Parts: sequence; structure tokens; C-alpha cells
Amino acid sequence: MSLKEVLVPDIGNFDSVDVIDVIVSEGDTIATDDPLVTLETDKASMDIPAPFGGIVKEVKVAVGDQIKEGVLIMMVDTAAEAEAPAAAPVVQAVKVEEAKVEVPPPSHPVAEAPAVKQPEQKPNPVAATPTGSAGKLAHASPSVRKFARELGADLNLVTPSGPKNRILQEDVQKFIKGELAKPRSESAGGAGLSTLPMPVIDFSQYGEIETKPLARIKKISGANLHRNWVTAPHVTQFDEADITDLEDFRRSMKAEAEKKGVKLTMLAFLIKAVVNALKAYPSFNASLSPEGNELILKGYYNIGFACDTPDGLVVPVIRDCDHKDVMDIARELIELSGRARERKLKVEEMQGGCFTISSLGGIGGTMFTPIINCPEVAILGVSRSSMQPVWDKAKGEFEPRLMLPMSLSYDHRVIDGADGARFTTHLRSMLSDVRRLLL
Ligand code: CAO
Repeated sequence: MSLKEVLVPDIGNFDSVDVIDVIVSEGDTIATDDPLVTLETDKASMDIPAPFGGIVKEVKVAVGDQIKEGVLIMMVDTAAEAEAPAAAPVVQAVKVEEAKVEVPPPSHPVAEAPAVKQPEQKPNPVAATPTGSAGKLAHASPSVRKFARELGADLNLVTPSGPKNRILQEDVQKFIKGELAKPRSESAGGAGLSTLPMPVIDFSQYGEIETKPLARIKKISGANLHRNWVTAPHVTQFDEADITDLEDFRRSMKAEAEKKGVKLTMLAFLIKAVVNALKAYPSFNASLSPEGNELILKGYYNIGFACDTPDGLVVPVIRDCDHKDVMDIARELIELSGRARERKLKVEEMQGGCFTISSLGGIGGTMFTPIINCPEVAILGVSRSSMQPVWDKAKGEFEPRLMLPMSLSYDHRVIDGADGARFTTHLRSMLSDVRRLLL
């Protein structure tokens, strides 16, 4: 073994610079001029090339260190260099790739070397966490690391196809192509939104795990929910409706409805109340044009309802609710939700909606923030009703009242806060007075 020190060479007029990447790790075989570490000042980043080849025995610096000329970077066994060509095929692959890469001569002052790049000249990172999001060094040759760095690709996100799980240059190219082909989030106004990549974490290091594919419905609805969440600026207005009388009425009608084969649920009444509120506030029964510069107002009242199925969430639509009575709507609710759970819904039965209701009342919870089913502009979330003490001003005492929590999310590009509050106030008055609802 012949151990040699690798020191920081002349890097120009800098007292200290940050180590932003340690490209090699202990045990790596390196050739003369291979980039070893990347340093960054506020103006430029630069690679420190290997002054000689060999096997890295000990790395003396880490990402985040501040170093200057003369600091020891690593110890390299140069005796191993002669044996390097006879090493495993992985090493040969490194050598072949190295031939394609231009690195500055070791004697060249690094700060002036061609490898120095001004940050603004770097391409936009496709998936950029500069030091790798998994906190673990991905397995790749120095040249592939350099290639990935130049393109702003996080090697921890790249799937390796080389021997011993080594990342090859073509893996990086494939990753970049895949990232570029991903759909960009675009709002109706056309503005894009880019986010940091999710960290890749090996959860098994913390305990037992099981990996299952997502159900098809979840994949589709997940992508839609994500788009809706990031493109429509959501505001959620909370309110409570006194449904004591309505619930009494529903219960009194239950037996009669059952004779007709109908389960008369609260949701059917809610749909009628929502149609009435949509008529009073037409901007809620609308969609933005794709360019985002026109509001398309609808003269029909098709109401979607979120339905929980074993495979995920679907939204069947009940058409022309303004022309149907509560009994008809209740009948359709059962019929459509039954078929949704048997996966027998037709595509057209989930299309054409104007407004959606998501009722979690049968399950529980107090309030939640539903995500708008775009291009609709609002959605009503309903939680479990409960008996509450409500102050009766006329009687001067608290009265037990059945209160229904409501959460109205709306697209703030279309609906102002004042109208949001007016809409829920209108709903409250409809739901608290059965006579109004049935008119
Ligand atoms: N408060 C208290 N009880 C309620 C209630 C409320 N707001 N809403 C319903 N209930 C009661 C019903 O009265 C019924 O009790 P009875 O049998 O004694 O009458 C019981 O809860 C079950 O109701 P249901 O769920 O069968 O019927 P529904 O019309 O209320 O709802 C449907 C139908 C399809 C909306 C519902 O089954 C469902 O799938 N809900 C989940 C929706 C969902 O997942 N939303 C989240 C979307 S965002 O991820």
C-alpha cells in the first residue's frame, strides 16, 4: 500500500468554500482527473479533480464542511492504481465512461478550470436536491455523478440498471426523459407549478413494511385531486344548520318511503337544499373556461355525490335535480351508490356534474375541508349531526337542537368570501325550515 494525501489545490482568492458534494466514497477506484468533491462559493461551483489514480482509503471531508487551500480531502492508495485495469467489470465501465468526460488537468488552478460553472448557467434542475434526498450515496461512477449534477438530476431518484445496482449514464438520461414527460400542473390561467421531489426513504430501516399497488380508482382520483388542489385556490367556509325539524320530518316519512322501497336519507334533502342555493347564487353553478377568462353559467342542476367504495372514491351524478322530488333523488342515490360499490357505474353516470356533495355524516367527524371537483367551483362537505345546546333568544334559554356541520370549499378565483358565507347562510335557512325546502 502506498498512501498519498489529496489536498485542496489553489482555488483562487477564497478563504473558505463549502463542500456541496462528495463524489467518491471509500473503496472507490479513481483515475487521475476524476472529480472527487464539489465546492461552491456564492459565485461558482467547482470540482476538485484527482491528482492521481488509486483506491480511496479515507474521505476526510463531508458535505457542509468549509475548507480552503491545503486542507486534506482524502487518502488514496496509489499502489492500487496499477491493479485497477484488472478489476471487476464495474470498474471497466467507469473507465469507458470516463473517456467521454472532459476534466481539467490537475495542475490547472481549479478556480479557473473549465469545470467551473456560474450557477445561473446551470440547466434548471429536473429534480433537485443537490446532495441526494435519501441521505445515502447512490452507487455511480464519478463521471455519471458529474453528468447527473450537470443536468440537476438527483441520483437517489434514478433507478440503476448497471452491475451491482450501479447507476449508468443511460439511467440518468432515462430519468431526465421521464421527468420531462411528466404532465405539468397548469391552472386555468396557464401558470405552471413545480414542486420539490418527494424524498425517497427506505421505510424498512425503521420497521416492518408491506408494499401494495394503489387501486386503479385511487390512481385516477389521486391525480385529479392533486390537480384540483394545486390549481384552484381553495377557501373553506364552515357553518352549522339546525336540522331538528328536518330530521323529525325525515323520520316520520321513513316508514312510508320504505314501503316504496326507498331509504330516505338526509343526503336527499341536502341535494334539494343545494339546488335551491345554486339558483339563488348562480356563480356556484358555473365553471371557469379553460383559459380562465370566462365564467360558464349552467342552466341545469346535476349534483354529484362522493361515494366511498372498497376501491376508492367515485362521484356518481344525479341529473336534473331541480325537476326531481326528494323521494326520486333518494331512490337514485341508493341505486347509483349500490352500483358504484359493485363497480357497475357507467362513465357517463359520473359526468356532467355542476356541484358535488361529500357526506361523511354516516361515518363521523365534526368538520373537514373537501377538495373541489374541478372544473366545478364549489363542493359541500357534510359531517355528523349532533345535539347541541343552542341559545333561544325569545325564550331566554338553551334548547337542545340537532346541528349539522357543513364545510363549503369554493374556488376563490370565482367566488368571494362574502358569497361563500351567503351561500351557507342560505343553506342553513333552507335546512332549518322544512316548508321552504319542500316548496
Ligand atoms: N349526521 C348524522 N347521521 C347521518 C348523517 C349526518 N350528517 N348522514 C347520514 N347519517 C346516518 C343516516 O341517517 C343513516 O342512518 P339510518 O340508517 O339510521 O337512517 C346512516 O348514517 C348511514 O347513512 P348512509 O351513509 O347509508 O347514507 P347517506 O345517504 O348519508 O350517504 C353515501 C350515502 C353514498 C354518500 C355514503 O354511503 C358514502 O359513501 N359516504 C362517504 C362519502 C365520502 O367518502 N366522502 C369523502 C370524500 S373526500 O375523500
